Amino acid sequence: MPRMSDKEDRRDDDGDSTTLLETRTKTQRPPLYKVMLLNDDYTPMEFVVLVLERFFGISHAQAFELMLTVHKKGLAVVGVFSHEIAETKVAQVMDFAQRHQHPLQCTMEKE
Ligand code: TYC
Repeated sequence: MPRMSDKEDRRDDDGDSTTLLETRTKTQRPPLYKVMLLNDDYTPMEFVVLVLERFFGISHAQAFELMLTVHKKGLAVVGVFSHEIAETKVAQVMDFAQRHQHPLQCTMEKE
């Protein structure tokens, strides 16, 4: 989007050229983070489906499809969140997998 530069040449009341200093307001979006699931040979497919339903609010059918994508491609993005939410999702998945003694890995990466 075009925006005003810091300095703009304007005519003042007397008509002479003056340089006005302006404060520019640039809206910053917070960075977003992709949360990814990694494939492995041991975590049961049903467990991955449950993780996607429970922690990512994905329907059973969509979760099954996404699990198969991870299984076939090695990894997939399962959600995009703010840093704090992404960190929480990763921690929840890793903790849940560990408590069930599955080697499932979940990571995050800046978009
Ligand atoms: N590859 C696993 C199996 O065949 C299933 C699986 C899918 C594991 C996705 C992890 O993120 C994963 N049991």
